[in-house]
Amino acid sequence: MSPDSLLLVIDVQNDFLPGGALAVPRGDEVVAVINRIARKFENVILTQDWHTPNHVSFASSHPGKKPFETTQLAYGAQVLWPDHCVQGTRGADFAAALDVPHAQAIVRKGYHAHTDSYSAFVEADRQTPTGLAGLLRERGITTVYCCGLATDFCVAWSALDAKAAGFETYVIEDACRAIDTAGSLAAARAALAQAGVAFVTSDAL
Ligand code: VGL
Ligand code: ZN
Repeated sequence: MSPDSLLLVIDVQNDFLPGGALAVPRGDEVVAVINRIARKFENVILTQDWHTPNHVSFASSHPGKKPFETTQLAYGAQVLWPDHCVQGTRGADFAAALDVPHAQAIVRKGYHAHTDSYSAFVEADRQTPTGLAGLLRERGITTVYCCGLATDFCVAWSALDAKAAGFETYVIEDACRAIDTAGSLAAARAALAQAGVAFVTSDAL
Protein backbone atom coordinates (compact mmCIF):
# COMPACT_ATOMS: atom_id res chain seq x y z
CA MET A 1 0.00 0.00 0.00
CA SER A 2 1.14 3.53 -0.67
CA PRO A 3 3.05 5.44 2.02
CA ASP A 4 0.07 7.74 2.55
CA SER A 5 -2.16 4.82 3.61
CA LEU A 6 -2.54 3.50 7.14
CA LEU A 7 -3.90 0.25 8.57
CA LEU A 8 -5.70 1.01 11.85
CA VAL A 9 -5.98 -2.21 13.88
CA ILE A 10 -8.69 -1.70 16.47
CA ASP A 11 -8.83 -3.41 19.87
CA VAL A 12 -7.56 -6.91 19.03
CA GLN A 13 -7.35 -7.66 22.76
CA ASN A 14 -7.93 -10.77 24.86
CA ASP A 15 -11.16 -9.52 26.43
CA PHE A 16 -12.77 -9.30 22.97
CA LEU A 17 -11.79 -12.84 21.99
CA PRO A 18 -13.77 -16.01 22.79
CA GLY A 19 -13.35 -16.65 26.53
CA GLY A 20 -12.75 -12.94 27.21
CA ALA A 21 -14.84 -10.65 29.38
CA LEU A 22 -16.63 -9.05 26.41
CA ALA A 23 -16.17 -11.77 23.84
CA VAL A 24 -17.00 -10.87 20.26
CA PRO A 25 -18.42 -13.94 18.46
CA ARG A 26 -15.65 -15.39 16.27
CA GLY A 27 -13.45 -12.44 17.22
CA ASP A 28 -10.39 -14.69 17.10
CA GLU A 29 -10.88 -15.16 13.35
CA VAL A 30 -9.68 -11.64 12.56
CA VAL A 31 -6.18 -12.25 13.84
CA ALA A 32 -4.82 -14.33 10.95
CA VAL A 33 -6.42 -12.00 8.40
CA ILE A 34 -4.91 -8.93 10.08
CA ASN A 35 -1.47 -10.55 10.34
CA ARG A 36 -1.58 -11.20 6.61
CA ILE A 37 -2.82 -7.81 5.42
CA ALA A 38 -0.61 -5.85 7.83
CA ARG A 39 2.40 -7.03 5.82
CA LYS A 40 1.11 -5.02 2.87
CA PHE A 41 1.09 -1.77 4.86
CA GLU A 42 4.12 0.35 5.60
CA ASN A 43 2.07 2.25 8.19
CA VAL A 44 0.19 0.38 10.91
CA ILE A 45 -1.21 1.74 14.17
CA LEU A 46 -2.85 -0.35 16.88
CA THR A 47 -5.54 0.81 19.28
CA GLN A 48 -6.03 -0.56 22.77
CA ASP A 49 -9.21 -0.18 24.82
CA TRP A 50 -7.75 0.86 28.18
CA HIS A 51 -10.24 1.46 30.95
CA THR A 52 -9.83 2.45 34.57
CA PRO A 53 -11.21 0.06 37.20
CA ASN A 54 -14.83 1.10 37.90
CA HIS A 55 -15.03 2.77 34.49
CA VAL A 56 -18.30 4.58 33.71
CA SER A 57 -18.96 2.19 30.78
CA PHE A 58 -19.09 -0.83 33.10
CA ALA A 59 -22.52 -2.04 34.22
CA SER A 60 -20.90 -2.83 37.58
CA SER A 61 -20.45 0.92 38.13
CA HIS A 62 -24.24 1.47 37.94
CA PRO A 63 -26.18 -0.23 40.74
CA GLY A 64 -29.20 -2.13 39.40
CA LYS A 65 -27.94 -2.13 35.80
CA LYS A 66 -26.93 -5.20 33.82
CA PRO A 67 -24.48 -5.58 30.95
CA PHE A 68 -25.89 -4.62 27.53
CA GLU A 69 -28.48 -2.30 29.06
CA THR A 70 -28.25 1.39 28.20
CA THR A 71 -28.06 4.34 30.56
CA GLN A 72 -28.08 8.10 30.13
CA LEU A 73 -24.82 9.89 30.95
CA ALA A 74 -23.95 13.59 30.77
CA TYR A 75 -22.79 13.14 27.17
CA GLY A 76 -25.70 10.96 26.04
CA ALA A 77 -26.72 7.31 25.85
CA GLN A 78 -24.14 4.77 26.95
CA VAL A 79 -24.35 1.01 26.49
CA LEU A 80 -23.17 -0.67 29.69
CA TRP A 81 -20.65 -3.46 29.33
CA PRO A 82 -19.19 -6.21 31.43
CA ASP A 83 -15.93 -5.04 33.04
CA HIS A 84 -13.33 -5.33 30.26
CA CYS A 85 -9.91 -4.11 29.16
CA VAL A 86 -8.93 -2.78 32.55
CA GLN A 87 -5.53 -1.09 32.44
CA GLY A 88 -2.67 -3.49 33.05
CA THR A 89 -4.75 -6.68 33.06
CA ARG A 90 -4.28 -9.72 30.85
CA GLY A 91 -7.66 -9.05 29.27
CA ALA A 92 -6.37 -5.71 28.02
CA ASP A 93 -3.29 -7.26 26.40
CA PHE A 94 -3.21 -7.70 22.65
CA ALA A 95 -4.14 -11.16 21.38
CA ALA A 96 -1.06 -13.35 21.74
CA ALA A 97 -1.30 -14.41 18.09
CA LEU A 98 -1.42 -10.84 16.77
CA ASP A 99 1.83 -10.53 14.86
CA VAL A 100 2.36 -6.95 13.71
CA PRO A 101 5.87 -6.07 14.88
CA HIS A 102 6.14 -3.12 12.50
CA ALA A 103 3.20 -1.25 14.06
CA GLN A 104 4.38 2.30 14.59
CA ALA A 105 2.19 3.46 17.47
CA ILE A 106 -0.34 2.24 19.99
CA VAL A 107 -3.25 4.56 20.71
CA ARG A 108 -4.92 3.85 24.04
CA LYS A 109 -8.46 5.06 24.59
CA GLY A 110 -11.19 4.98 27.21
CA TYR A 111 -8.73 5.84 29.99
CA HIS A 112 -10.81 8.72 31.38
CA ALA A 113 -12.90 7.23 34.20
CA HIS A 114 -16.04 9.20 33.34
CA THR A 115 -15.93 9.06 29.54
CA ASP A 116 -15.99 6.08 27.18
CA SER A 117 -14.21 6.12 23.83
CA TYR A 118 -15.26 3.69 21.12
CA SER A 119 -13.52 5.90 18.60
CA ALA A 120 -9.76 6.04 18.21
CA PHE A 121 -10.12 9.73 17.31
CA VAL A 122 -12.65 11.43 19.64
CA GLU A 123 -14.00 10.31 23.01
CA ALA A 124 -17.69 9.63 23.62
CA ASP A 125 -18.26 13.18 24.86
CA ARG A 126 -17.65 14.01 21.16
CA GLN A 127 -15.29 16.79 22.34
CA THR A 128 -12.05 15.28 23.60
CA PRO A 129 -9.61 14.32 20.85
CA THR A 130 -7.18 11.41 21.34
CA GLY A 131 -4.58 13.14 19.16
CA LEU A 132 -4.66 10.48 16.44
CA ALA A 133 -5.93 12.82 13.71
CA GLY A 134 -3.04 15.18 14.36
CA LEU A 135 -0.54 12.34 14.33
CA LEU A 136 -1.83 11.10 10.98
CA ARG A 137 -1.86 14.59 9.46
CA GLU A 138 1.70 15.27 10.54
CA ARG A 139 2.69 11.95 9.03
CA GLY A 140 1.05 12.78 5.68
CA ILE A 141 -1.51 9.98 5.90
CA THR A 142 -4.52 10.54 3.64
CA THR A 143 -6.23 7.13 3.66
CA VAL A 144 -7.23 4.96 6.62
CA TYR A 145 -8.13 1.25 6.39
CA CYS A 146 -9.92 0.08 9.55
CA CYS A 147 -10.08 -3.47 10.89
CA GLY A 148 -10.43 -5.30 14.20
CA LEU A 149 -13.08 -5.48 16.93
CA ALA A 150 -15.86 -4.77 17.08
CA THR A 151 -17.36 -3.82 13.70
CA ASP A 152 -20.43 -2.16 15.22
CA PHE A 153 -18.70 -0.21 18.02
CA CYS A 154 -15.03 0.69 17.99
CA VAL A 155 -14.42 -0.04 14.30
CA ALA A 156 -17.53 1.85 13.15
CA TRP A 157 -17.00 4.87 15.42
CA SER A 158 -13.33 5.07 14.47
CA ALA A 159 -14.14 4.85 10.76
CA LEU A 160 -16.85 7.51 11.03
CA ASP A 161 -14.47 9.85 12.84
CA ALA A 162 -11.62 9.15 10.41
CA LYS A 163 -13.95 10.12 7.58
CA ALA A 164 -15.19 13.21 9.45
CA ALA A 165 -11.55 14.25 10.03
CA GLY A 166 -11.04 14.27 6.26
CA PHE A 167 -9.36 10.92 5.64
CA GLU A 168 -10.47 8.62 2.84
CA THR A 169 -11.75 5.72 4.91
CA TYR A 170 -12.41 2.02 4.37
CA VAL A 171 -13.53 -0.85 6.59
CA ILE A 172 -11.98 -4.22 5.75
CA GLU A 173 -15.03 -6.37 6.23
CA ASP A 174 -13.48 -9.82 6.68
CA ALA A 175 -10.91 -8.41 9.11
CA CYS A 176 -13.68 -7.38 11.56
CA ARG A 177 -16.28 -9.13 13.70
CA ALA A 178 -19.34 -7.60 15.40
CA ILE A 179 -20.92 -7.72 18.87
CA ASP A 180 -24.40 -7.09 17.36
CA THR A 181 -26.51 -6.08 20.36
CA ALA A 182 -29.94 -4.41 19.95
CA GLY A 183 -29.53 -3.87 16.22
CA SER A 184 -26.10 -2.29 16.53
CA LEU A 185 -24.60 -3.91 13.45
CA ALA A 186 -27.37 -2.78 11.10
CA ALA A 187 -27.22 0.72 12.60
CA ALA A 188 -23.46 0.88 12.17
CA ARG A 189 -23.64 -0.31 8.56
CA ALA A 190 -26.25 2.34 7.77
CA ALA A 191 -24.22 5.10 9.42
CA LEU A 192 -21.06 4.07 7.58
CA ALA A 193 -22.83 3.95 4.22
CA GLN A 194 -24.45 7.32 4.90
CA ALA A 195 -21.06 8.84 5.74
CA GLY A 196 -19.38 7.49 2.62
CA VAL A 197 -17.19 4.88 4.31
CA ALA A 198 -16.80 1.95 1.93
CA PHE A 199 -16.45 -1.71 2.84
CA VAL A 200 -13.69 -3.65 1.10
CA THR A 201 -12.44 -7.22 1.51
CA SER A 202 -8.90 -8.20 2.37
CA ASP A 203 -8.29 -9.95 -0.95
CA ALA A 204 -8.86 -6.64 -2.76
CA LEU A 205 -5.91 -4.98 -1.01
C1 VGL B 1 -15.65 -2.00 22.32
C2 VGL B 1 -17.54 -2.07 23.60
C3 VGL B 1 -16.86 -1.52 24.67
C4 VGL B 1 -15.00 -2.29 21.00
C5 VGL B 1 -14.95 -1.46 23.37
O1 VGL B 1 -13.76 -2.45 20.95
O2 VGL B 1 -15.74 -2.36 20.00
N1 VGL B 1 -16.95 -2.29 22.43
N2 VGL B 1 -15.55 -1.24 24.54
ZN1 ZN C 1 -14.44 -0.56 26.19
